[in-house]
Amino acid sequence: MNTFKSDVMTLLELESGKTIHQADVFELYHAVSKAAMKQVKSKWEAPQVSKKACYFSAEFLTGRLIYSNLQNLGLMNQLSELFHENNIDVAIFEDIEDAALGNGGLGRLAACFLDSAATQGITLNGYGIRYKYGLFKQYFENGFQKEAVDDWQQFGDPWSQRNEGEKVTVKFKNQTVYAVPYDTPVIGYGAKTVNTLRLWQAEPLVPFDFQLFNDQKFELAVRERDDAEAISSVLYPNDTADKGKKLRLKQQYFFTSASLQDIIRTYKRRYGNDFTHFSAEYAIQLNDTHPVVSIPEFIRLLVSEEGISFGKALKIARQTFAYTNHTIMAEALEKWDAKLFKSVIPNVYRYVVMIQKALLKELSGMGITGSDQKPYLIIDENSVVHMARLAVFATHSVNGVAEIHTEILKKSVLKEWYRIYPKRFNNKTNGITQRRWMALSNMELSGFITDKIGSGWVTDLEKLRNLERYKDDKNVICQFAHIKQIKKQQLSDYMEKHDGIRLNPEFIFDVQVKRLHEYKRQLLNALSIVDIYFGLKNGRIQNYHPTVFLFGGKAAPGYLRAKGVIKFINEIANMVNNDPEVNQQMKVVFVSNYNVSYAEKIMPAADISEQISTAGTEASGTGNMKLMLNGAVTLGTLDGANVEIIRQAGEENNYIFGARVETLEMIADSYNPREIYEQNERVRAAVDTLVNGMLDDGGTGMFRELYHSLLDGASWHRPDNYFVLYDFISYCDTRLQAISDYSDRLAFSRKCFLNTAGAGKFSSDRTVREYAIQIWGM
Ligand code: T68
Repeated sequence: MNTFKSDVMTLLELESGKTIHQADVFELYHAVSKAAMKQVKSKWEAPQVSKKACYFSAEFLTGRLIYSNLQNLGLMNQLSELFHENNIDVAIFEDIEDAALGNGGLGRLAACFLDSAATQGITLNGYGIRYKYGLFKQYFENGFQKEAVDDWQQFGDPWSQRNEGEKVTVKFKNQTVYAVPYDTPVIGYGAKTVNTLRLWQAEPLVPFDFQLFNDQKFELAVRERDDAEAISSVLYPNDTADKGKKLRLKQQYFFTSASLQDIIRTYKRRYGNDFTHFSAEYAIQLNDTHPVVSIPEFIRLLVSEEGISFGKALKIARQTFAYTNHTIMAEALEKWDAKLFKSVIPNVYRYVVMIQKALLKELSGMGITGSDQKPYLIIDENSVVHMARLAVFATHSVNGVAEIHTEILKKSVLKEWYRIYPKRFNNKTNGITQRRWMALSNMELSGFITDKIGSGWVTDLEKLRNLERYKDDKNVICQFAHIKQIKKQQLSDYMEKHDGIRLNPEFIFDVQVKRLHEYKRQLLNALSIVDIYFGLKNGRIQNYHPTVFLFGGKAAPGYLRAKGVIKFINEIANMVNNDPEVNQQMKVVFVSNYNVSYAEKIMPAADISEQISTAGTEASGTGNMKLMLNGAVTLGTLDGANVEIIRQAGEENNYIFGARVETLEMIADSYNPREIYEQNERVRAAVDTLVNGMLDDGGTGMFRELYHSLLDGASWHRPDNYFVLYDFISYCDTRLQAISDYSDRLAFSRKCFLNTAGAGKFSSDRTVREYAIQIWGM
């Protein structure tokens, strides 16, 4: 027997005293994971000699690791053999371990980058927080979202190693804690390179005070422990800004200070106090503004601990750090009240003040003085600290995550900065790893592709273009379409287990899966379903193919409007699915607890990918890429990476609708949604279901609030801020066109096929390579 298989047996025997037949799923899980870890060891311990890039991110949304790690180690076949011989289903691990240490796209992007870097032999290590609790679990009660805690370590964490010897201390104004690193190997495909994801856990210096305990002060005795552990206790569940939360700033400082101390310690082993080589040895990529506090902290460490001058330290910082922006939404550009900042980390605040002085000097040197300096101020006249401004000033690179997004940064969000540092701005269009999003999650399509063009696509996704030669081969397109049917059936089986809902694979699967947000416009989708419902009932809609409208996604617990949209969709589902007049034609489903593992089932099964954000609001999107790769057509606006997707796959193979950014900019001030509502009967019929009693929000007033948000606005925004009604008819008609086109199955499958063939650009391998060469100087 080979070593992996015998290791699994031995570990079972040693750790649980059981044979493979007696072991339960958790014992098997631990034995398999540990046997795999053993194979990683020698590669993992090899010193990293080349330039090292560090990815600082508050979130890493890795999802389940067991299958991807076995795949990358080339152990998948051995596991299948072993389990087959012993009559165990390889899928048994699907019920455990799915670390959700991230909210959405930003955290998942970080995970894709780590996979792509390791696969390509690029030294990229991740640094973040080992949250005790990840993103909440979502369930529905009466159609309302409820949240439950995500205790992901409940059954242990066999993929990480606690590294006690490398813990550091992090000091706040009134508190000092240990940061203890937990290291997870990041195994490249083929396992030639193994990088590290280092997540820090906060712990007290003194876990228990016996003196206080003896004095019967029980709560005080564990107070230090509780206060320390609070720092890494939970991931903030907001995918946009979470205004001014002290604990959030503490989290940000905690993990970045620990990471920098760690990096500097390693650097000094080789170079001592000579920091002139620092930026040649290390590049630090800041994933949004969340880790930007690391810049003043870095300068502080160099100046106060290493005796470097402020000017030199700032220069090294600028050569080392680079900043990625993921949003143009004003509320997501992080700002801190200076008072709060000072109350948490006064020593660091002092360096922010010094950086601001350097900024003012540089501005004056450029002839920018007086009130012209205003848009640049890191600490503004109201004593607010602007993290994005700090990031742009003190780095050498600022990038957006899709072409249109980078252009918007240059033209509007950061236009003043672009004027003075044009060379600093660059684009890095996002990508996804095809190892997880095709090889692992769609083995049937993977086999088909490899059969047609060879297996090179696994590490070079541009090879998918070679599929185009089959675009007019009826046979090949039919095989491709057949695989889609298989994946639809599999999703249906999974959903039955998970949500108790069965789907008919003969229906079109129309899918919108992503976080709930007004700008992503799930409400537009919902209203359009209502329009289709009425259209089917009154006979307006002809040439229609039965369709499942599938939703998945979580709303931030405090985002009431987003929660109202979930309830609205669940009420529509109730109405539609129970109406015998239409329920052979349409079905509406909102799956619960959409996460990475659910996504792995949904992406391969979709026919239509809903990417319907208001033009100019979605920075890139990455779900759009996963769906495209797996052969769905995009029904979308010209927003984010949709623009590039259409360019790669052809506009004729996708469904584009709605206003462009330029149009919306022009009409914004005069836009009057009520006029559209009053003039268009279909708009009115759909919108009125929010208030006419057809659908019931359980007396919460949520639906009426949505109604008013569309027609009257609120104190903080104008009516229909995201142009739902403006795009409504264009959306509904384009959607109905796609649905009717589906009836020509061959022609529709050909479009899907050409989307897969055109997806090569959207590999995160390409994205990471661009970062490595153009930003990190590797
Ligand atoms: C997403 N941002 C963008 N943010 O919305 C998406 N934000 O267009 C893009 O494709 C993706 O980033 C990757 O670039 C997020 O996911 C967050 O999750 C987030 C979390 C905390 C605070 C702010």
